[in-house]
Amino acid sequence: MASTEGLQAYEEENLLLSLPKERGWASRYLYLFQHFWCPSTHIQGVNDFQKNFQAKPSDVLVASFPKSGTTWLKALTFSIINRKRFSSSENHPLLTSNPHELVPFLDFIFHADNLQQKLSHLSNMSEPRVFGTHVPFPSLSSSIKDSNCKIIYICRNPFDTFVSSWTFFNKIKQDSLHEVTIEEALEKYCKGIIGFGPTWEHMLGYWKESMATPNKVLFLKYEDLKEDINFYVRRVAEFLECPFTEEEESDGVIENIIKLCSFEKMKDLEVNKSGTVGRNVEKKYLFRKGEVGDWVNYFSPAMTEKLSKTMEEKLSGSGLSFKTCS
Ligand code: PAP
Repeated sequence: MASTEGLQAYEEENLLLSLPKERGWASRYLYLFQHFWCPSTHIQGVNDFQKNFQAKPSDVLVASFPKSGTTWLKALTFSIINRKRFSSSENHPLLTSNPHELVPFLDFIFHADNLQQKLSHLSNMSEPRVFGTHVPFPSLSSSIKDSNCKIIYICRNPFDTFVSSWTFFNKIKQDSLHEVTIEEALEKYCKGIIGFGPTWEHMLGYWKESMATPNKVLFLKYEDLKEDINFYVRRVAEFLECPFTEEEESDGVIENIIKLCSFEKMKDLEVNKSGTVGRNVEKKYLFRKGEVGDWVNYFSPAMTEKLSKTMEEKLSGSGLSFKTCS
């Protein structure tokens, strides 16, 4: 009889053989799986997450398209939820752990090996549990969609998301792959070929859900948080049904959270300057510039026209739009 791991490898190989594929940005291939482009390195984890994850009503999910502000939103959400447990800024877990370690990605923690051990670890985690995901809304496990758990989604203007992705993927790409030029990358991006893309469909999936069920899905934009973080920290706390009290406000709890999670503070922490998270990603690569509008330093007029046209085409009529410069 085949071992469980052998069987899973066989099933994975058969699944991959049946899917359309394209050359990836940082991994060898992207596979078109359930209508989104899934990196070859994540497909098994995503599949196992869908099949096995059991949501609890108190769970909180930080969902995002990659390079849209996930690290920031994970830090903010963790701090807002745990503000009574870690009230002193000296012993806060964010000073010694990266946000991705405190708020694990459901898409990556399920692997073929030790599945039972992982499931039991997840069910024993203290509540409320906070997780991250890059998986599009339609592909989330049904227990997330059917339970009362909450989802906070962050997206970012596609110009900056694209530049952030292009610079990031060229840093973390497998050695055997050649660097993708910015023109080549934009070509793929506009066709939707990027991990967890097409970007528009990812955003619109959560956008529509946030309109239909505003108590379940909170839809945020990176640019809005940059403009008025104080307002959005309150908004997230209200959405999670743990609003700040007047006493907390006057004690400066909101300001402390904002400072702790700021780009400058996080980038400067020893814990974020060296070492890796997740699938061997250097933590320092998660903190580049953290600005709105940096894309103008990379785009030619022709590239600007191409992406503007694509966005217009894909987002028209949806009510979703972006500020692209600060
Ligand atoms: P991920 O998908 O790999 O988790 P994610 O955190 O979503 O990446 O996005 C990374 C972007 O957020 C980077 O943007 P940049 O390339 O344009 O600079 C990163 O610098 C930015 N970022 C990381 N932490 C923060 C923060 N605390 N505040 C604001 N922006 C941040």
